[in-house]
Amino acid sequence: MLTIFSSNHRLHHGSELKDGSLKPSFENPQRADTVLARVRSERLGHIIAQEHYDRSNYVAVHSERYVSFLENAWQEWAATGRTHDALPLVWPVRDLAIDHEPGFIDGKLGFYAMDAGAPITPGTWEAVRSSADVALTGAEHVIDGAKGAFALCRPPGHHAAREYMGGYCYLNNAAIAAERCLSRGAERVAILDVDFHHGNGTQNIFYERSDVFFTSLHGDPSVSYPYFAGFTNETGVGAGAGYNANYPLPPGTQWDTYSIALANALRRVQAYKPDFLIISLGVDTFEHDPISHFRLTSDNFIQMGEAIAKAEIATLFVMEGGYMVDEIGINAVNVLQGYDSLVR
Ligand code: OKP
Ligand code: ZN
Repeated sequence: MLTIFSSNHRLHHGSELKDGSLKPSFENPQRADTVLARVRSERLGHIIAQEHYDRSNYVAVHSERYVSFLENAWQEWAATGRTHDALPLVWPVRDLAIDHEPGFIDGKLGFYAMDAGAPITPGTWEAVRSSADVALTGAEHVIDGAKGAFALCRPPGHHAAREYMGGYCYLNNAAIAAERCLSRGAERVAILDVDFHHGNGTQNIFYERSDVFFTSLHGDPSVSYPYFAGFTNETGVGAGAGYNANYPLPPGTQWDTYSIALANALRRVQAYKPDFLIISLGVDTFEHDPISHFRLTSDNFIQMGEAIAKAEIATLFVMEGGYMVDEIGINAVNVLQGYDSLVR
């Protein structure tokens, strides 16, 4: 299958607070470059650069003021004389005021973030918009008839909601791609999120809508990030009631348990009869991932791709997480090869 890639991802390399000190983020440029190298060495298919898309595609799923914040955050931060990554340190939880945007960058950072895991650096915006453009380019290919395409996005997107960033995510690449499918004529799009972490941002964006069905398999939020979303009772509201399905799974989950939940999620996807399927493809479910606690093996990722192929829906794979850098390429490409082995 075709892979879409942007070298602009390298413009973003931030830090994160880990165990009480600031360290280079697990979400680093080596990740996407390792996946790209595997796509090449396995001859998965052609690799093309992203097309450039208009900002209107981003504000189709995010608020205007949030996108403006992302565009200007580094300049506003640097204007105060600071040179290190911009990170939030205060959040408007529970009864604090959420009815107006702060006027100063330090307030804005907290206002538009769910955590301190999405640093803003000088190159962040260019990398982030390029990542969304990679997903949009991939969407165009499946809309135009490809049975599969791989958007090798970085930074990832599934924690980014309509109006906040977090968990290494800024723009929600999968949601932006889904919205593009709809605007180009699709009636229904399904998003299946197989990243270890619940895709709270994607859930948030489509929670009140029936034209996108969102389903996610992930570490039980009682004990896993993002902690505050991903429970089974989150099934959608209003017009979206019944169009959201979460499958939280316990620590130590292996393929025997995982594959049953995957089959259930895929059954829901097929019953929905979507025109397109978007996979939020995180491979941090791997047994040796440094920040997650599932136990999938590299072979299981081939089986995952085969299971997805059996749904017989044109599928856009959008890269999300995966942090065991040595194997991230093998595991991501295994899913794609498993898919391709049954889709011709
Ligand atoms: C992004 B994606 C746990 C720290 C969690 C945020 C994780 C974001 C994951 N020790 N930090 O879904 O792969
Ligand atoms: Zn993840």
